[in-house]
Amino acid sequence: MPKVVIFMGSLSDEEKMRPCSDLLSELGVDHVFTVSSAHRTPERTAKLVAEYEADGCQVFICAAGLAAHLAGAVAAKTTKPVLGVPLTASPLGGMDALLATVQMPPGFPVGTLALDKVGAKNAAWMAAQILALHDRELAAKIQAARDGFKASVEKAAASL
Ligand code: RP5
Repeated sequence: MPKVVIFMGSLSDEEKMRPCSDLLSELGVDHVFTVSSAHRTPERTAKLVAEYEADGCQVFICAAGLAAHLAGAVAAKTTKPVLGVPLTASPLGGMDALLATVQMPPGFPVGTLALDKVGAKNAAWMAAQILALHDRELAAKIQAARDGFKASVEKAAASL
């Protein structure tokens, strides 16, 4: 049963969001990586949120570009944590998606990450950290990764 569901607004978002799915796989987090649009398939989006929540999903990650309402549409349908990844898809350089994702009305928060691949990776880390509140094994994997980041900085510093 997937603990995390990643929604993208379009298949054209896949390259930017693939690192999110890859990282969750590396951490051993069961997840779904799929496409559903707030505007083009609103009924499918609402239906999938209800179905995955009933199946035990704990965190939703939503990524979209342009007027990025996907995370908000999902947040309207669940009380599980919703993480939003704004994507660059227009001449506005992602500012459109960032503002659409982050400016939610009180009571319907979307935890908004950085744009594109950095946000995609941190959405996976954040989802894992949420799940790790009740999963010691996953918490240990996250700590091990942090130890690895620390070691790589120390190795780089020592190489100069
Ligand atoms: C959004 O519009 C998608 O998330 C995507 O970032 C953007 C463009 O979608 P396509 O026209 O490439 O399908 O809904």
